[in-house]
Amino acid sequence: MEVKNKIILALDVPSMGKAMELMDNVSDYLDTIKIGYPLVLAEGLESVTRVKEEYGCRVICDFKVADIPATNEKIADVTFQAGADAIIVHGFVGPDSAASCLDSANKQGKEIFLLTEMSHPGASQFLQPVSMDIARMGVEMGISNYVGPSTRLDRLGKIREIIGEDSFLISPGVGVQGGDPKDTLEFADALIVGRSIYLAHDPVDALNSIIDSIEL
Ligand code: NUP
Repeated sequence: MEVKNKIILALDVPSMGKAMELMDNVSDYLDTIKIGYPLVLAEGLESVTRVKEEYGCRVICDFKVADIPATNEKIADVTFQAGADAIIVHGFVGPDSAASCLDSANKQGKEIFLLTEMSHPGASQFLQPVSMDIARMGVEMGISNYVGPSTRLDRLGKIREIIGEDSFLISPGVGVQGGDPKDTLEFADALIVGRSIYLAHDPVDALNSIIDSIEL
């Protein structure tokens, strides 16, 4: 997978109108967009279909799928049918739950991203003790895409060691959560960035300054 400018926009805006306004400004610089609950709960899964149709970009649905296998499969199926190219799946629920999403993806020619350790402070309490095991589980299952934190680069580096150079690793937590874009890309293939772009007075300026900082 190649991500343009190594930046995935987290489109966590509350309406389709705001999503389109932002995308009109930044879509030339991006080819991969992450859509999660904020937009989909406000506007429906159709928001995924519309963003794909209007901008021709790759869409990763950040649904952090974490249910029993039978329910996970239904969630993945309906997400892919709406046009999503990939879905983010929690690993802590175990291999059977993740496998049902992987099967759904494989059947439809789509992809899953396995979420290992999360980027926020609270992840250190329950998730951190098992996050490397989650990465190892992903490797055993043959999963090739992962999500890991830009806020703890030592941990991100360990995740990279476990999943290997050929796996694809995307990393949220840059900017508002404290992570540094360039340092994160020592381990990650692409950054997930939300608020630093969509809350900026000038989102194109904000995006360009991140792109510049990566290239320095
Ligand atoms: O561990 C994670 N941390 C995280 O921030 C896993 C995620 N999927 N995210 C998402 O990345 C989060 O829900 C948001 O959509 C985006 C980061 O946004 P921001 O902190 O750049 O605004």
